[in-house]
Amino acid sequence: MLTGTIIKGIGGFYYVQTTEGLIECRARGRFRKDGAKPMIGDMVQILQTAEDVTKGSVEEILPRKNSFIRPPVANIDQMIITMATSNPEPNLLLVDRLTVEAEAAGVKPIICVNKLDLDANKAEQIKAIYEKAGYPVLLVSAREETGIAELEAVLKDKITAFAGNSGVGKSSLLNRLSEAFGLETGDVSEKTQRGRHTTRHTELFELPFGGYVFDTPGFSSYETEGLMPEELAGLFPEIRQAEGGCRFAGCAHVAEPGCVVKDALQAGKIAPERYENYCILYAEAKNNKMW
Ligand SMILES: Nc1nc2c(ncn2[C@@H]2O[C@H](COP(=O)(O)OP(=O)(O)OP(=O)(O)O)[C@@H](O)[C@H]2O)c(=O)[nH]1
Ligand SMILES: [Mg+2]
Ligand SMILES: [Zn+2]
Repeated sequence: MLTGTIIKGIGGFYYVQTTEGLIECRARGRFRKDGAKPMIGDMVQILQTAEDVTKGSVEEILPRKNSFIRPPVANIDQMIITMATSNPEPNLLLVDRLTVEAEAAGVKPIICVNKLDLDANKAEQIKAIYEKAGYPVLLVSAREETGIAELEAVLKDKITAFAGNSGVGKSSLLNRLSEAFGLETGDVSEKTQRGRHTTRHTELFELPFGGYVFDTPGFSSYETEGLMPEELAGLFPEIRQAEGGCRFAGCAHVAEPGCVVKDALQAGKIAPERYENYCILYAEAKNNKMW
């Protein structure tokens, strides 16, 4: 048996990267019955066919660290949440939905501000917001090739998902990491007209310096729909850190008096932009729970 990572799935075949190269595999029928379908990112054990060692079958899925439903991927080490300084304008609520989603799955969020060439001041402002949350922040420009070495250092030997709005430059950044990727990129105005992402399928790409990356139109809110409002504070590291000592037990840190999270906000330890989005997401989660 050979162990490898599923890097893509096409037409019922799984492509498994192993020390002996890429092997085209069918999944054994029992996976369908178990409801445990192999996912991209899965570590699997495969058997090569006797006649042709480039073909085989997936025999066993090794235990997953984490998994997502949309996109269907497993074993993500970190999520690079990407935005642009402008064109499109940064949408911090979307960014914070993604940080929450990553936190909920136990995946490390990393903030990446692209298009540094368009607005360096905006980039610094965003950096200040997310550094208060304790997240690493990368300032990059795919166009001018700034910050690419720092990005590579973060990606090395990890499985990383690039998430973020259409047009922020995820595919452009990936193309800077390896000549071989040759991913399709698209003009922001054309994207808005078509109302969809240029990138539409999920595939793990092996980095020339070790590790895997994949590009995704963004994780759907599917994963956080079931979130309980009281779980949310724990998914904002800076709020989690400030917690403990509010006047009311079970304080939601929204409108209650004697709230230590509000104190931390006043003291500048929590960025107002993040706190505001916490309140929005809290109200949403509360609403979902009622329905
Ligand atoms: N000025 C500037 N433009 C950039 C930069 N990076 C990417 N772009 C442009 O932004 C547009 C969108 O880039 P893409 O890489 O297609 O964006 P994406 O995030 O992959 O978008 P989807 O696949 O639709 O989700 C393209 O026209 C790129 O040339 C940058 O650093 N600076
Ligand atoms: Mg893309
Ligand atoms: Zn409180």
